[in-house]
Parts: sequence; structure tokens; C-alpha cells
Amino acid sequence: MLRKKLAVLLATAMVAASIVGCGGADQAAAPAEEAPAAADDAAADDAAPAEDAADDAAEAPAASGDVITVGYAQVGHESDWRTANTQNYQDVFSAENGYELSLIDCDNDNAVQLEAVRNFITQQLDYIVIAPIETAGWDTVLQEAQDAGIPVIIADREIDADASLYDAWVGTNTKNEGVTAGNWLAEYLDGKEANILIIEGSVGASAALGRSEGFDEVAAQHSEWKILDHQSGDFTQDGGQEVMESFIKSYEGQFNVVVCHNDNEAYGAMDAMDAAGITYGVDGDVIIISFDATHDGLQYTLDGKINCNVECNPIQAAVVAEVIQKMQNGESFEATTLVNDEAFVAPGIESQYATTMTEEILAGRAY
Ligand code: GZL
Ligand code: ZN
Repeated sequence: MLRKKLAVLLATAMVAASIVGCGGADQAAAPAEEAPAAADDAAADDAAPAEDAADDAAEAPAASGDVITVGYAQVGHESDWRTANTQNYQDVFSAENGYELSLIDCDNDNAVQLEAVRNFITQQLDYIVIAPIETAGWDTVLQEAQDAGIPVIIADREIDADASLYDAWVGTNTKNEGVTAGNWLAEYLDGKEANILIIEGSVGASAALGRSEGFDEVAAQHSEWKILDHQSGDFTQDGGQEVMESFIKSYEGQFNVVVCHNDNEAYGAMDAMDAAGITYGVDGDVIIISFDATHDGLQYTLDGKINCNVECNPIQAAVVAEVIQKMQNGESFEATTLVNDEAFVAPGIESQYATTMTEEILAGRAY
């Protein structure tokens, strides 16, 4: 894995900062080429008195071991997965662990998320973590954070921005999740026809784009498969139900596979199929594939209602905290860290791509 050159720059900047005393760790984390700017600022302030510089340096949390302030621009509260991810950040970035966490629930609204990040910059937080609602539109605000000398970690999802504009990435490979779902379906169908409906995640979200890309790649290898339709359910239960209701109107009796990009959409789809008297799961007419493998999603998988559930691990905060600690200490850190996933299938199904669910597995799950 690439070791970020920032560590060297950081160490240099830390020295520069302690001499220039340009304030908190965020300045100290600025790459070396930024440090002279801070020096210029001091010069511009008519050579701020020496004691101010010393005070500023003392304030640098790195020096005094003070609280590390972290801003987390969270996607929203759209799903059980998101709830587990938020709780995990609150558990890890706690006061007793030496942090002050500002977690902003951006309610799946891209404009709100950009504003939250800009507020973190204004507040001069030490670190900014972003779980991007959409992949696009990040270059400008990331440049602003970099100009302010605040390290940025992209978490959970991916963005379409040059990697030089942020400092680290921690998340899951959602394309692989889509490939796993497709490979499992091919193994399960064993050459039988599939007429597939897909309830996608939020429009523009890398998790939705990745799962679609991976599944489509496998689907393209199977001429006996047909994707009848696909529509976004926005990663919510209501969205899953609404999309499934419209699919039933258009395709009743024509489909035998429903792919839901997360568990909450699957719960909505099951409600819609129940209302229409359509059976699903291992003993039903329709195969359900879901993603996330949250607790309730795995309960449905254990009960045979969901045939295959591909995990996407929301427990990522400790990995992010480790990167922040390394940045704080001027150590080299992983630029990219993948959080691992696996897949689960209903009892009675044996698969080379997934683990057959048991009560013990469910009891042992962290979320
Ligand atoms: C995946 C994550 C997705 C989950 C959904 O990494 O971003 O967002 O699959 C959540 O449940 O809403
Ligand atoms: Zn095939």
C-alpha cells in the first residue's frame, strides 16, 4: 500500500509550525509547502510578538496532547447501516478517547454536506472526515480544506476527485460486493433463466454505482439473464416499497429475482410483495439478494426470506482513528484502507461465494 508522503511533509511542517507557532494541529498538518505561507502570515502580522508564537505552538494539540477535534460529514440516517456507522463513530471518537467529534447528519442532501464541510473549515477543526453522499462535486471544497491545512479523510464511499486533494480513504469495495452477488446468483441458478429487477441505492452514490457495475459485469456473461428494470430506492425502506409496488404493476408474473442495494430497501420490497401475494426467499417464487448484512437483514436471511445478503461493513471508525493518530504523530499512514466484507446465504444453500447463516453467526454479529 502507498505510504503517504504527507508524513514527511507533516514532520517537517510540525517543526516549521513549532517555530512559526501557527496554531493548532491543523496548521501543523499542513504539507511543508504550506508552512512558509503560515510564516508569511506571521510576517504579515508585523512580526507577531514571540510569546504569541510560543502560545500558538503550545496550543497545537499535538504538542499539548489536547483534545483532537474531528468533523464527520455523515451521509444521513437513511438506513440501519448508517445508524450503525454513526454509532460506531460516536463510540470511537469519544471525549474519553481524547476527541471532540462534530458529527453532522447531512440528511442525504449534497448541498448540506458541502456546507457542513465548509463549516468544519471555518471552525478550523483538526481533521475532517467525509462519507460522500455523491461521488461528484468535491474538488473545490477539498482544495479549500487543503488551503486551510486541514487533513481530509474520505470514508465509506468514494469520490470522483484527484487523490492529491485528500489525505486518506477508508471504506469498502462495493464493486466487489456487486460481483459477489452476481457470482452467487449464477451458482444458485446453475444455468436457469433469470428475469431481474434491481432496486438501486441513492442516485450518484458510489455504493450504488459500484454494486450495479459489479453485478452488471457478471450479468453480461449470462445470456439467459434479463434485467427487466432498475430504479433507485434511495437506500430507504419506503423507497424500496414504492419501487417494488411500481415494479409489480409493470412486471407481475414476469420476474424471479429482485436485487436490493441495501437491507432497508429489501424490507420495503418484501412488504410490497406480501401485499401482492408474491412469495419470495428459499421457498418462494422470487429470489431476493440484498446488501449490508445488518442484523435484521441477516435475521431475514437466517429465516430464508432473503436468499443472499452481501455484507458491507459499517464498523470503520477505529480504522479512521488509527489514520488520524498517525497523522497527529507525524507517522506514515496507509493512504487507502479497505474494510473487509463477506457474504451470507440462507440455511440449506451451500455456496463457494458465501457463508451459510446460522443462529451462532447472527448472535456473534457486531451490528
Ligand atoms: C455502503 C453505504 C451504503 C449502505 C446503505 O458503503 O454507503 O449507504 O449500503 C447506506 O445502507 O445507506
Ligand atoms: Zn449463465
